[in-house]
Amino acid sequence: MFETLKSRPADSILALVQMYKEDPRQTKIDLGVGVYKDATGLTPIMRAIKSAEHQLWEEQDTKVYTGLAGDPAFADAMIKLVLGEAVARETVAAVATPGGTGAVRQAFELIQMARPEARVFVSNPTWPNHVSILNYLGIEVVPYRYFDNETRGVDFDGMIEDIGQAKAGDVVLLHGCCHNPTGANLNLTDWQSVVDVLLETGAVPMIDIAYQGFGDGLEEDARATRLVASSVPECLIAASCSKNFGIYRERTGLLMAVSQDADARKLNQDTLAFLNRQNYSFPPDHGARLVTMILNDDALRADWMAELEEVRSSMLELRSQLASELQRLSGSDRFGFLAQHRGMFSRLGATSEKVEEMRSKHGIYMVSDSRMNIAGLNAETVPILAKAIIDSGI
Ligand code: PLP
Ligand code: TYF
Repeated sequence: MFETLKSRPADSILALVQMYKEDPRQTKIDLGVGVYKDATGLTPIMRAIKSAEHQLWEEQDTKVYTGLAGDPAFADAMIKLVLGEAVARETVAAVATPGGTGAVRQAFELIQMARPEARVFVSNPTWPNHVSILNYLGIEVVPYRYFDNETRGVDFDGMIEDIGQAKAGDVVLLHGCCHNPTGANLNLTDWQSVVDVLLETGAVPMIDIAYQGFGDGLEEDARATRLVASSVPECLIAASCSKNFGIYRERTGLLMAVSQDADARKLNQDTLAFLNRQNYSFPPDHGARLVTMILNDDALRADWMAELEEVRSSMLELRSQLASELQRLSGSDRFGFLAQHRGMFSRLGATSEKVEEMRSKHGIYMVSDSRMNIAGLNAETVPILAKAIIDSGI
């Protein structure tokens, strides 16, 4: 039977990881896949995670199944982290999922079950897996303008016009903070305009928040999500713990469905548990338990927040170093956007030919759309990258 399968295009980001591995040059620089790396190129296990794991190893006395929605304490802790006091706890249905990707997938399936004809509006560009999963499920994708290739900021007027075409029952997918792949983000005033459009059209927002704490701070990065959740009758939120807890391979995420209607909420909770059961029964627990322990323990939480802040400020520092080195070399401010962008990524705005040239000539690996992982840099490689950018005529 398997001879009928067709081969699938590789994930371009993951393919780049392989290409980088196979490059023998000592001087190569990896700005590809979105994982945080310290100045030595290591993706460390965060201190609080190590402590929690140690404690868990000593204290955990069973590994019996949790529930279909995962441990309710994880949902409680994460809802607080993401939503703060924006909505009442009882308005939120939630299930633990395998990573943020699992949350995204379950959200799309929930949308399709609730409204098979729903279209999902996605930013152009967005994280490729959004489009890939939507296509796989047969959900219609409608791109909305987002990145302005001239300013390297958000094409806000274009975005508002395009999401204004959504109808009641459509879904508008938004990145809660630290837009992937561009690094360009809305400010809070812009977000209020987005909310106004959502209220006018009746479209349902879905927020993907995978980098809380990587942009302007833990609270600041959640503001947009909280604004949306507290302003609309219904919304979906897919949260990932991969980056801000550094537990990528543990596959830890939470899908939240907020509804002001009590009956809808009950249906949401039942349906999300049903979807978990159809796909994998119980969601992974190890990462979720560590996150819960950290968020509910004052000392662990303080240590985690301090380390997350170090991670965030190291990326900001690299951004400003790169922007000022490029200013020096180019004698212009045209790379100032790098210091304005937030999160791990910046889209340089170079053609795929230039990206390819950077790879072959200089051993600098960025995604073909010219997305760079800023955390792949360090004080030594910033000037090397800046020089290569200028030499390539970008
Ligand atoms: N959403 C966005 C925008 C992402 O960049 C990522 C990648 O990390 C995810 C979701 C999901 O990540 P994970 O499944 O590793 O938690
Ligand atoms: O965009 C990134 O690089 C991260 C990590 O299939 C990632 O979100 C990349 C590809 C993928 C899953 C996660």
